[in-house]
Amino acid sequence: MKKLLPCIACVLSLAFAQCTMVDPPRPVLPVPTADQLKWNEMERNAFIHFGLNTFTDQEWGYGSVPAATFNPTELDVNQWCQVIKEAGLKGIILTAKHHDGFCLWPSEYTEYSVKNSPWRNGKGDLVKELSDACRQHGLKFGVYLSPWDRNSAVYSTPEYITYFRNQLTELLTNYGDIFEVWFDGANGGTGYYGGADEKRSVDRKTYYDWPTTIALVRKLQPNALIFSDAGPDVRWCGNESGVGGKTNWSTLRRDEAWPGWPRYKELNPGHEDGNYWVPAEINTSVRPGWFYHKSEDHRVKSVSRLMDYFYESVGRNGTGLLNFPIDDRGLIHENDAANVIEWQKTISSDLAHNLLLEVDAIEASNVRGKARRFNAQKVNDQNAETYWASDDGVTSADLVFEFDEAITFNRFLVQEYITLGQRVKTFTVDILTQDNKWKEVASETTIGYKRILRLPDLTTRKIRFRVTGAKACPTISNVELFNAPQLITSPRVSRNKEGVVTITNDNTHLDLFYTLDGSEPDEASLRYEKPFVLNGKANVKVVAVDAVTKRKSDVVTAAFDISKSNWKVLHTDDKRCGNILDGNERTSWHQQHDKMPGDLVIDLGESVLVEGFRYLPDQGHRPKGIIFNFAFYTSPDGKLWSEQSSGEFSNIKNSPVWQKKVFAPVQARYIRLRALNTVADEKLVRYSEFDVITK
Ligand code: FUL
Repeated sequence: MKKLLPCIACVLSLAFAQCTMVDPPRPVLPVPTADQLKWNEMERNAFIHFGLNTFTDQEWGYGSVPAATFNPTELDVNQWCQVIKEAGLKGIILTAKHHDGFCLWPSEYTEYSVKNSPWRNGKGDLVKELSDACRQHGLKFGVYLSPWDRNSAVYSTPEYITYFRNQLTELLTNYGDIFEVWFDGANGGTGYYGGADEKRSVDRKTYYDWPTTIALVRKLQPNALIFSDAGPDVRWCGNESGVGGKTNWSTLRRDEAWPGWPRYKELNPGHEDGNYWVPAEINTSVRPGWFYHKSEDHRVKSVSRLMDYFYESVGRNGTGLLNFPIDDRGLIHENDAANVIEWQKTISSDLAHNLLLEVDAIEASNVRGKARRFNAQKVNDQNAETYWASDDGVTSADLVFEFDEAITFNRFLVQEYITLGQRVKTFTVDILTQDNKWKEVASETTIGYKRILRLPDLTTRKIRFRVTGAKACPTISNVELFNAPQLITSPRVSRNKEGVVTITNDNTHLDLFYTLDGSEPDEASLRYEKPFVLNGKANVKVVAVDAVTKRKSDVVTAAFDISKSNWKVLHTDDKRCGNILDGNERTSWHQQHDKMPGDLVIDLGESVLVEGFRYLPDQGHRPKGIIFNFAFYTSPDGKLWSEQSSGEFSNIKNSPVWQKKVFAPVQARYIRLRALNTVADEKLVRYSEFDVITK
């Protein structure tokens, strides 16, 4: 025994020496800066869209509306900050200037600002109010300054670039620390331009001389991250619906891109061989539009939709940026506030209890140099600075988590130690079945800062996480398992051309109740058993209820206009034209034209009092034939036509949601929607749905 003792000491000291000698893996370049790392850790931020559009019911102002139109009477930035904090968001980015050129601060370089509005008697400065409030509430503050300015007389000349930089200097000098500067890619087109009222095109790649502007931001706010399609620090995710790529590399061949880059679809997955670290920001609005529209008060994203957004942004290696359209009072509308606060509660309850904290053993197939500092337990030590790593050259390796008693889980969360770069290309999650066989339950691509998988309820004693491909040895800092409660998903309501109303829900175990008289539905209302016929104008309100827990979904309202059963799409023999009247947003129909404009002509079957129309563009993955400039006509007889409305569907390319146009009521039997052009200048127009608004 005595003889053994020195031997054990010797083994121990040898082991210790060995541990200290094992080097950490070399970084896989590029790697994030300290500010980019902090930005990833913020996970979710708020966007604010507010300005003249709020008062004119528009998405893109033309730049001609008088500054005096800006008149919020109850503006309260503390209310914004309280709601945003309660929703779990960490920073706020404000549209200091949108495309209409109107400034929410009293810029000394233009008269088109709050100083010429009745708000605070022209003495107000919203950038100051909000940046001060953010500091008080412990939120970070950022600014959106639109490069496109439809008000400026000098837009498209070199003089404008000086004006733009002067405004940027004001914003980055007078309002304390800025965490993010947001440059939009939309620019160049028609506008007021100081009264010129014309189309001005710029070369998006060269006009702005971005390198000089970026250097200015670096000088004035060295810690601020710059967002645009192309970064340089944070990139757009290529859509405005809040969907990050399942494959999402935080790396990009940045030099190929610029704000307004036509190959923007590549921004969703990023570039596996990207030579710059430019992580994806996943932006979307809590309502269909970015600006407030009263007509969207009942179209606020439901909690279940917001949960999809959470898992498709933060859960896919992105930082979320959720927009709040401030209403015309100057407040976050109560419907928006209620849903986002409930959203935060739901995230907290989904991720409340990490089951891995009760694991009985964790084994790794390979540990770097067999060293303790890189062993499997590091993924479960609540320390973001430690990680499990394998030996160099080992790019397939696994961890097995073993429990004495079976557990049930449905969320799998994993994080890479991205300080050393994003490395994992592919991975799987397997469970051990009762007959002792491994069963693959997920096979996925990238991880990055954070990946959360939503899985069905899985019961097992052993879970295996397998890295099946990586750029270099994996470095995994964290794994967590949760058993999230069932979500009470919101129902969907549709009505087809024949007037048949169908109500569906992703969770088929929920009971569905509805009303037709405008009252709030509950378990005493009509129970939905099967599709039913409902013709004419109608409001259907539906709620889903869990019979056991009594938990309820949000109430969904579907407002239907006149019946389409006698409608006929004219000048076509193609039977598929019915797809645009079938109430199904996933089906579409297109018309090829020899030359544009292209018309959609419909016989409504009878004369009605029309006061507007609604158009839903193609909802496909790669949408085609989206109308940009339009004209809308009505006719009593299909021969004599009069124009009721014309203009643009602003921002439809990035946000292809329902477009609604209203006009003075007119008696009509025939309608014609004329596509003057499409966003991609095609000779094809594709429609997903079309509807009229009647009086
Ligand atoms: C877009 C803009 O054109 C929208 O109006 C909005 O500001 C959105 C965040 O970016 O490209």
